Amino acid sequence: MFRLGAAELDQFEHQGWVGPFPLLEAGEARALEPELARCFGESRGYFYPADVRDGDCYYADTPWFQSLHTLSPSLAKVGRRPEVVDRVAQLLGEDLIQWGGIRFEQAPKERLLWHTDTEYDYWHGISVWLGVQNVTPETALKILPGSHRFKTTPEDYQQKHGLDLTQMVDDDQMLEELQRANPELDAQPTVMRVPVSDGEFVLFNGKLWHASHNPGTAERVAMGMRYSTPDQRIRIPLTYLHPVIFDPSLPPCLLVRGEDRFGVNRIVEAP
Ligand SMILES: O=C(O)CCC(=O)C(=O)O
Repeated sequence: MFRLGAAELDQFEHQGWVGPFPLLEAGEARALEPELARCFGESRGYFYPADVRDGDCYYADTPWFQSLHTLSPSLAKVGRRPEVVDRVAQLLGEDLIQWGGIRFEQAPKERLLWHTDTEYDYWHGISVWLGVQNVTPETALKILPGSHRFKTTPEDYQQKHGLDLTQMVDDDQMLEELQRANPELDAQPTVMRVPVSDGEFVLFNGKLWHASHNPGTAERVAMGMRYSTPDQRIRIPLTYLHPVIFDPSLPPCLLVRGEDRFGVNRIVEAP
């Protein structure tokens, strides 16, 4: 059993993340990238709201970009590893589904906006971020510790200012908006990077504010994995700008521990 200690549980509750934990040798982690890239190449991403019609099905023939773990035995195997599942079970419960397996690739100098994982506005769960290739504490995910407890989210600022998904990449801009919306915050929260290298992972609360920026000279790849209990009904958001529109089809989920006594999700056999 891989168990979180009392200090780690406290950190997860108050700071919204915990780790890093070792999972794979660095070489084993890098060996996942061709499989991640192959499965990602078969999948379809998300849309801008203007490009989707509510009620139309966009994932009938093409997998969702978050379903990569259902397309590959090696990716599914990583998601079932006890180092991950034991700790997630300790936080969520003994019956668990994995509904997300994602490739996060970032070219040198590229940035991803400050955001929270919109899915968790609709259901409860936990995200895992695993370093796969060229991940170091200098290129790893940026987070704002404790922000999962804030009253506002970066999505609120996006909506207020009509920003698109390429904006709010700048830390100072995000912190300014945060202060403006929450003047009662006495201490300015500090942005940090999770101290993860290839083969290591962190667990985080999906409502934790996070962003990424690859300051390195090589493409950086991470794998995201997402878990919930089977009573949570998992869907496919077509857009990440609010209001969110969902695809009518349900995403494939893997039962990674215990049993499903609810039948509200599309549980599939592991590949
Ligand atoms: O790794 C990245 O670039 C982004 C990760 C992310 O947004 C997530 O894990 O939810």
